[in-house]
Amino acid sequence: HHDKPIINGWLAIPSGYSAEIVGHQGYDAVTVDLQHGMIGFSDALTMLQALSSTPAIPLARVPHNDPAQIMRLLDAGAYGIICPMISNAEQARRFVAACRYPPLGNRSFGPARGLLYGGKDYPQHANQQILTLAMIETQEGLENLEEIIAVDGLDGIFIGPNDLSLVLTGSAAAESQHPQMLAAVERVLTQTRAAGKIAGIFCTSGRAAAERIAQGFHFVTPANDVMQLIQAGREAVAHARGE
Ligand code: 3PY
Ligand code: MG
Repeated sequence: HHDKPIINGWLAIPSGYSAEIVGHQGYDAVTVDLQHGMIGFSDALTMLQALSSTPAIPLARVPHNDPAQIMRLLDAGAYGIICPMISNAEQARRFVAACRYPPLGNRSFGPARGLLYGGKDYPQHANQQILTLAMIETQEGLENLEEIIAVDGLDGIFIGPNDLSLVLTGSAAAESQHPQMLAAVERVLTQTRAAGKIAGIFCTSGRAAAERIAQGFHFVTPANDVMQLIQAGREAVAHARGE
């Protein structure tokens, strides 16, 4: 299932309208970011509704590994969860269990928008279809990489390069060329691919995302809405001034 790379949009602005716009730009999936985005649950609900009017698969990043919040976002129609700061297998198991109905996990039953967006057969397919990506972005997570990747039902890894470079090199830089960062990213990529799971990473631009795909990543995020707004706005002003 990972031959064709997944281009994943990223939403930090709490708006159904901008979610709808982004969802129509050709992304395979779009993530509503409740960790660093300015987004609460009611915003996320509206944004997931907006995304379901577009071809993009709606995903959510939770602020932390909290089963209650994961359950609510899945009920609100997220078709996958990206969970930050996974540092060991136990945390990864807890995360995956929150995304799966019994007997595979402990997600409580009340699919709500899952039924509206996914259809009446949502309960029969949710366990297979809900994507679970654990973020590797801590020193401990890197050290426990193999046991995290091996967790049953975990679909893949999503590298948080800002946090990872912060702990490895002392400064947050998503495209860091620091040797320790290059080695860490390569190790996560190699181990994840070897396990037959999805290797994902956050990037700061479309060009950077293309390089990550060439490197072997299956799932890339070519910057978020805020970064794109800043870039496009700066460029427009500079062009208008003839710079
Ligand atoms: C990171 O780079 O640390 C992230 O979490 C990407 O959003
Ligand atoms: Mg992070």
